[in-house]
Amino acid sequence: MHAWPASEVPALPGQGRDLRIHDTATGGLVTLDPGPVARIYVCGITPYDATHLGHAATYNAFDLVQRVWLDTKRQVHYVQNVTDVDDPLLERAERDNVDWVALAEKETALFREDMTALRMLPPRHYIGAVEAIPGIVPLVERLREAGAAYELDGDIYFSVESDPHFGQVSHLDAAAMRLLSAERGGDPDRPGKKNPLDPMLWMAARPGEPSWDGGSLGRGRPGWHIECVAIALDHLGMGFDVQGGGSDLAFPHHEMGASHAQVLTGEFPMAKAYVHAGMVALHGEKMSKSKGNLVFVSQLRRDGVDPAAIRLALLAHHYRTDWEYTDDVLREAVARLDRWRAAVSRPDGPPAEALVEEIRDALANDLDAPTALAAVDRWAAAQQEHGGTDIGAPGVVSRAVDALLGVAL
Ligand code: 5CA
Ligand code: ZN
Repeated sequence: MHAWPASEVPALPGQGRDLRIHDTATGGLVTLDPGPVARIYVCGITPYDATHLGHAATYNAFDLVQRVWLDTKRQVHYVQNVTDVDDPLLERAERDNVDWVALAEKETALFREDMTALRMLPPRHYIGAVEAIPGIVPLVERLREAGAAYELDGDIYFSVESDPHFGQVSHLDAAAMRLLSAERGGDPDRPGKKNPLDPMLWMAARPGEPSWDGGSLGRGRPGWHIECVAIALDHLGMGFDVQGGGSDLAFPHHEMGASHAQVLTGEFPMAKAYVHAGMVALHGEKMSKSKGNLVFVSQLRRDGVDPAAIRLALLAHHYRTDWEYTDDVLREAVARLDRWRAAVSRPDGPPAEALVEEIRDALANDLDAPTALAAVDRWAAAQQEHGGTDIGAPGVVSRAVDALLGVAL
């Protein structure tokens, strides 16, 4: 699949910082030390009801990760998937009486437009589940040959007990895992499974549903976790730097994916950090497709909201906190954008070097965007109050805000 166009990332004077970030697996902050090419996999959308502000907030967090790395003069190898075949997508297509392929294409196109407008850097590889099927089949075959997978009425399941490290991403107990598995695409109550938590690797063809040739697996379609693992291993290999997504993906998705990859390769861990963004809520509940309490990026854009203001609304919250979207959040972001734009439209201002360092320090410290915004606020307020004598400082600020925060002033 093609991704979306990249916006320019201006180079900044001075030295970038190594990123310290919260890792769900170890439960603490880790300082990442990627090679000259940092490797990141971020779980992409299931293409319906895209792009809501919860999606946008999660992709904003991982966009910041890349911007911190780019500032250290590293290259970034970023991979993202599109879950363009899965139960929820098929169910939505059936509910709305539309073709599931057309629905996926339309929503993916809208997502690309929204990501472009928000200045999110595109992945180098943007891969759909359907196009990944030829790579998924041999992985499932290998898992079966290794005794890590078994068949149940034609479906093939992964045996979580085959991975000695299973549980080391989320650290949940069995009861909590069982509950979340039932909520998030698993089938813990299906009779005949070796362990209720075992996730499906390959689902045998069902009447009226799309299916593909699975070689020795028979016709069917891939499970959710193996999809991301196949794409990540193909394009990044083991031991990549960051596996990213919203906190609702820690279990089962990232737990199961790590186990698949670890059993397949015999290496541990799959990723050096498992990074999870908090959930955005609306009207007191997590914004979710199933509840329908969604605010769409495209609707805000249609209402005339500047995408830079949408981005500032996201940046005003630390990526790891759960937060609630309200009209006030947007109003404050619009006002902040106005203040910043007024400040950088002047030819001179207070010195900007210290501000650039403050933004760098804040982001390198577990992506503390709110602290970075507060630093820019102070610079803009000082400029408004006292003017400033540094010719060119507004240009430096404008480039730093663009390069590090993805906001075009
Ligand atoms: N296709 C899978 C990942 S392989 C999937 O979870 N798709 S999704 O469309 O449901 O979500 C896409 C991303 O947005 C995921 O990282 C998910 O954790 C995140 N996300 C979904 N809802 C919210 C929310 N309310 N707040 C923050 N992030 C969210
Ligand atoms: Zn995924």
